[in-house]
Amino acid sequence: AQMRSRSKYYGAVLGALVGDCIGAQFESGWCPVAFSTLLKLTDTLKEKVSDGSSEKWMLYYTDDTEMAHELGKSMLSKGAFDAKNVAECFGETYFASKPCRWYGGSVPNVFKQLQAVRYKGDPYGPAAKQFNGQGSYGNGSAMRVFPVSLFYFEDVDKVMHFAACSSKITHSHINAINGAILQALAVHTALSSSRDTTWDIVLNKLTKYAEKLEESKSIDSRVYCQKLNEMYRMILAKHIPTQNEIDDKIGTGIRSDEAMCAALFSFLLILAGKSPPELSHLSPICQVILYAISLGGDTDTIATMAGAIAGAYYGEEGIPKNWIQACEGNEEACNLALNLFN
Ligand code: F2R
Ligand code: MG
Ligand code: MG
Ligand code: MG
Repeated sequence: AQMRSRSKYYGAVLGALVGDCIGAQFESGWCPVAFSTLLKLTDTLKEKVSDGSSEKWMLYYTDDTEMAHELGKSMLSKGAFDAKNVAECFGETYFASKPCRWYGGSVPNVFKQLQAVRYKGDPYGPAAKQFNGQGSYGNGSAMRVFPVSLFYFEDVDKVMHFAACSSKITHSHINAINGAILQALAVHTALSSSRDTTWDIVLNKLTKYAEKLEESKSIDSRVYCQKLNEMYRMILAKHIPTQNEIDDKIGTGIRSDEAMCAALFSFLLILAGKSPPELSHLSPICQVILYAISLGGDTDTIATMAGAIAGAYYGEEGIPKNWIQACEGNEEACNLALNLFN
């Protein structure tokens, strides 16, 4: 296994931040975003940040980053994952948060119930009652899970276990729990991979995990196994997959299996060398983030997860300084990366 790398820790935290902040600029449209539109925005960042004419930062982060940072800071302050403390950090941060954070539609209901008993009740109780006991299958637990991979880097069983626990505070549907586990494993795999690790090695490893996670499920509901298999086919095909194929085989929506798989696919496609020509002048991590946003749908969330994986793989060097400086929360992100690394 790879030694822990400071650059990879910064890469994961900053990749996630940049993905959320840039992706959030396009979240309301829900339609594919042209590469030219994305490049126009990143060129603007370059000018504004370098001539100092802008505010200190220009792009707001959303719930994805807010919750990821709360999860990371809670584990650091308690020295371990502590469900009651995480529940309180999530809840109190939500009640103090700005409207621009755009939390999911139903998750505030969980925070209200947790707060009503001053976070002293079962931290998993309110989430288990969501949607008539089905639990939320939203992507909100996968989007914020990456700090678990950084904190528990030395022990992959703990990464899986605490990814599941962190999900169940707000998202108890099996597809949300498995989405959080697979996203945590994707970040962990990227963190522990050297640069000669190819896309098919990464995908094979995650497929084995998905088979284990879904072994008890009936064939037609093994959604992660199915989507990971579709990824092989699309990456091995001669052409760069079309938007229709991605919408059809993976999806880009609010469901954890859609957004999480779209994020992983964005990373693997670029790692496989199938860069869209419009992006090929950029560093691989920038390509991953902009490709993820171009898919449309839940753009901040797909891009933050893709950014965490790609940053953990490539390290921080490929993320332009002016992209980082344009994002609200970049100093906090650097502190978090450093503290998780130490
Ligand atoms: N843009 C957002 N959120 C939308 C803001 C909505 C607005 N506040 C409103 O009131 O309409 N971005 C952020 O939301 C996503 C993460 O959401 P999360 O944390 O998973 O939230 P939630 O509420 O648990 O689930 C989201 C919706 O999915 C549907 N849903 C989930 N489970 C369901 C189930 N078992 N049955 C039926 N529907 C289910 C519901 O519509 C939920 O509201 C990220 O994109 C983040 O960036
Ligand atoms: Mg968001
Ligand atoms: Mg779409
Ligand atoms: Mg989102």
